[in-house]
Amino acid sequence: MERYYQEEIECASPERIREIQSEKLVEQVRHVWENVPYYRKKMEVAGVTPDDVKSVDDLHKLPFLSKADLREAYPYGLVGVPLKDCVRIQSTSGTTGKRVVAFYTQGDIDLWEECCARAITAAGGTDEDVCQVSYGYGLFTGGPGLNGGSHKVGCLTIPTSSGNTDRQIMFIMDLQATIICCTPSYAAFLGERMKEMGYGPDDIPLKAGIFGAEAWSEEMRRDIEKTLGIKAYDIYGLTELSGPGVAFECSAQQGMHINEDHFIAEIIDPDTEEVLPDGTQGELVFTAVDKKAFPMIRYRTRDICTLTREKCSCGRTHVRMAKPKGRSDDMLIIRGVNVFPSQIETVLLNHGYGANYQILVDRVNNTDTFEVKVEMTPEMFTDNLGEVESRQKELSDGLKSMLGIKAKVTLVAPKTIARSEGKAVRVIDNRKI
Ligand code: DLL
Repeated sequence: MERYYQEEIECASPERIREIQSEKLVEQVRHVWENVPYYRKKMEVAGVTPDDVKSVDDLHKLPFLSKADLREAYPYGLVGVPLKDCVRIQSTSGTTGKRVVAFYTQGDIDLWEECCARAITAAGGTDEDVCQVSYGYGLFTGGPGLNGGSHKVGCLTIPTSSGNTDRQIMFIMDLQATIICCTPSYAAFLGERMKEMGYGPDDIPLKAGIFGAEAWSEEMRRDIEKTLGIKAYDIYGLTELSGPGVAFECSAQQGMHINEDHFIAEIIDPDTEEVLPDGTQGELVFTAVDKKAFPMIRYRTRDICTLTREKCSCGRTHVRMAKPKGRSDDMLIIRGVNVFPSQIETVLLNHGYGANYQILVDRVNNTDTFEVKVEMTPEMFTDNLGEVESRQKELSDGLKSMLGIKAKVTLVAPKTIARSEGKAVRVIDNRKI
């Protein structure tokens, strides 16, 4: 039986959801106009005032916010309430450019944790569950968000944070954890380590995993589900919009329901900024209609995906987003061809490899070089050079047919590519340096 955390809103009619969105949008636009001079200026430049926004149908009139705006307004320029009303910040890891620092009122945190509670409930979680949160705690939103959600559901929460894999496994086994929350790459690593320690899927007490913060393929999902003996649910979010829980998967595992009562989603053409119809691939844009401390309007996520409003078997009515293919800024252009790491991952897993790989791109004599380094599994590991070469060729052919360009494939021994406890770093693009 499908469980809901807030059934009334999660299963509300699309008309009712639109009504709620419209009401909140009108109020949010006024709040921003009055309290965020940075955005008000953008509205003035676009010739829009709060009076022009009467419902969701007017959303398109409002200007976009982008990462560049966040950088320009850093650190306090987009804060919508007096600092005395802010109770916390969270921040991104900031590997590219300046960190994003997001602000929260207590009300913002409550709504965020409710979104995470919806996700945990959709994964079957109840107050009978033992939920281990192995996302990083601290500035990263993963740990705090799911920790809060787990408390709201009433699970016994184990706040392990990330890292120290043997200790994670000890807690899973000793405390009989039934739900685990971490990045999919870390889940795969936990699975690998548990297998080595002799635990089969039937020995592991976990029943569900809530995995997100990075792109992962269906093949990787199947792999993790098999090794850990669980059902693996996707969860999406970003710091700018609070963190995990902007969207989450239900039992149908057919895309993630966006919490539409808090976040209005649009898909746009990233080049022309034109709004695209449902079902068309493009960049995801969100308007947060409830968040007061850091009220993002038409925030361009750079995540590429599609939306669908088709009825879902779980009973939820909120629009679903497909697994993001990756960020438009993660997309590699190699010899003119668009390449997403997730496409490479699909080929590797379909050929029986794990998700331990690295993509190395460089430019030599004005030509892009493209190499994929892949770990062999312990079962296929061999020092028979002929066999390794033929496997490399087979993979290279597989990649060629998926991507349309040739990659040099280098197979390496098991466990020689560094594991990640949080988001995996898979691309090394030396062309930028
Ligand atoms: O990654 C929030 C989060 C924590 C989500 C835990 C899910 C679980 P940021 O560090 O700000 O926030 O990174 C946000 O990560 O724009 C996407 O590109 C990517 N991302 C997040 N979830 C997914 C997902 C957190 N399920 C950026 N699939 C986003 C693919 C994801 N990409």
